[in-house]
Order: sequence, then structure tokens, then C-alpha cells
Amino acid sequence: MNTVLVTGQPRAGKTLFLIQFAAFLNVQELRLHVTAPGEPTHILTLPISRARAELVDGADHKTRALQAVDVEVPVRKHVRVIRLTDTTGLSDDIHQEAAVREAMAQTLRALRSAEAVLHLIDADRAGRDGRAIADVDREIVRFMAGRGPFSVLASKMDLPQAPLGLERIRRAFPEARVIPVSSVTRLGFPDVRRFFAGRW
Ligand SMILES: Nc1nc2c(ncn2[C@@H]2O[C@H](COP(=O)(O)OP(=O)(O)OP(=O)(O)O)[C@@H](O)[C@H]2O)c(=O)[nH]1
Ligand SMILES: [Mg+2]
Repeated sequence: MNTVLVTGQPRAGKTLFLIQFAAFLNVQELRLHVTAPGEPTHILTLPISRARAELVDGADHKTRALQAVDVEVPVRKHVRVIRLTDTTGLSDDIHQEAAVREAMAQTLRALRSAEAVLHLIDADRAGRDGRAIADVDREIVRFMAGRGPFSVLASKMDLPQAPLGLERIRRAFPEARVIPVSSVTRLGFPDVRRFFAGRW
């Protein structure tokens, strides 16, 4: 099985992307493998609409565990199974809560062993504030350069400031592949599917 880690700052849109992309690939019920730091993995089964209601939030650090779902991507005459893993948001500062720091450390460990990475950057936020592209974004892009399949996803492209943010993201990472996406309109989802179906 191929594994893809979904990373990004808090609130970049990682969890909603995972849910909506699974729905785009015809998953109706999400079977999530949830691994909180230091705990055994348990399975959480949720219909897509409940997953959206329960796992996505406007507050920072809603996700504090690795949450993996298996999706099937058609590749020529067969199907490639990909384990897509949602992570805890990473930020430049040292978080005051120990549980969040542990969850971020878990994300960083997962990054070291990830086969492929999708790194989300909130394009609308980057459009509103040029400093929203953080050192942690730059570090991950640098870490992944030449390491394996990697793409930056410029997220929330349905929002008004996202086109300017996309320009800023492209300027900040001229060497990286950048795919503009929206988990509301599904913009860019076929491009992400093509990325998954590509050569690994
Ligand atoms: N308009 C719009 N809003 C989005 C999109 N993706 C996510 N959001 C919103 O952004 C907020 C954060 O989304 P999440 O998916 O929870 O973000 P996350 O990166 O998983 O956040 P943490 O788990 O806290 O790190 C929620 O209010 C979502 O509804 C998008 O494509 N378009
Ligand atoms: Mg999340």
C-alpha cells in the first residue's frame, strides 16, 4: 500500500480535504484509523456528513492524532490503494499545551517515514496576509525536495483572497508543484487524483 501524509499549519484545511477527497473517490463511509500519541490505533467509522460535522472545526488544533483512511485510485488497468493520513497542524511557535506539542512531534515523526506528502497552505489566508506562509511551510517544502512524491496544495481556493495567495505561494516555492484546490467546490481534485495515479 502507498502512504500519503497530509500536513499543514493549523486550520489549513487538512481534515476537510481528507474527507472531501475520500468522498470524491466514492467513499461513503469513512473508516478512520486513529492513532493518538502514545496510544493504540482504533477504528472510527463515520458517514461522510458526520465526519465533516465532528472532525472539522474553525478552531486551531481540532486534530490531535494521525487519522488515516484508505482510498482507491484507478491506475490504468488496476487500482492503487492509498492510505491517506491526516495530521496535527504544525506551527512555528512552541505551543503552550503539552498534548499539542506531543501531537506535533508525532506528525514530525510521521513525516520522516512518509512515502509521499501533500502539504496544504491556506491560500485565502496567504492572500490576506503575506506573512501567513510560515517557516514551517518552507522547512517542509525543503525537507521533501527530491525525497518522494510531493505537492503543495493551495487550499480554500473558493474564498475571495485565494487567487492572490496562490500567486504568493507559487512565488515562495518556485521549485515545488503547487495544485490549487477547494474542498467546497472540489476544484483541483482531479489533479490530485492524477498526482496519486502518477509514477511513484
Ligand atoms: N471556504 C473553505 N473553507 C474551508 C476549506 N477547507 C477547510 N475549510 C474551513 O477551514 C476550517 C479548518 O478546516 P479543517 O479541515 O478543520 O482544518 P485542519 O487543517 O484540519 O485544522 P486542524 O485540525 O485544527 O489543524 C474549517 O472551518 C473548514 O470548514 C475550503 O476548501 N474552503
Ligand atoms: Mg484537522
